[in-house]
Amino acid sequence: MKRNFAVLVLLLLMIAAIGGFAQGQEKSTETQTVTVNVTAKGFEPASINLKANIPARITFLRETKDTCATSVEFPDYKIKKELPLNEAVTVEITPAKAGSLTFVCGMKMFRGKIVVL
Ligand SMILES: [Cu+2]
Repeated sequence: MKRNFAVLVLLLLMIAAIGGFAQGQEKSTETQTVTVNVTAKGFEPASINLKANIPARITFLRETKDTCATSVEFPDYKIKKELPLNEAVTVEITPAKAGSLTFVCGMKMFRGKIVVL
């Protein structure tokens, strides 16, 4: 009787370990990526969709001198990055919950929206 119980506990521990391993692996490999161009019109696209709880890599590429968006800010994450001309700059965030977030240029004239699903 005591031995059966020990076997059962061991079995449950093994199942938990395998489950934990599979979950950990899935989390570390999944990433979502999106590219936003910075043009004379502002951020293009101005609205992007991301999934909650999955690390996101948002790459900004400023293609013109004719814009005031020489930097980008994510107020919700207190992130600010310079956007040198023709240089890809990646911002990494993991949206925690569904809803909407914004990013703005340094002077807050251009805005972009992130819809978290
Ligand atoms: Cu601006």
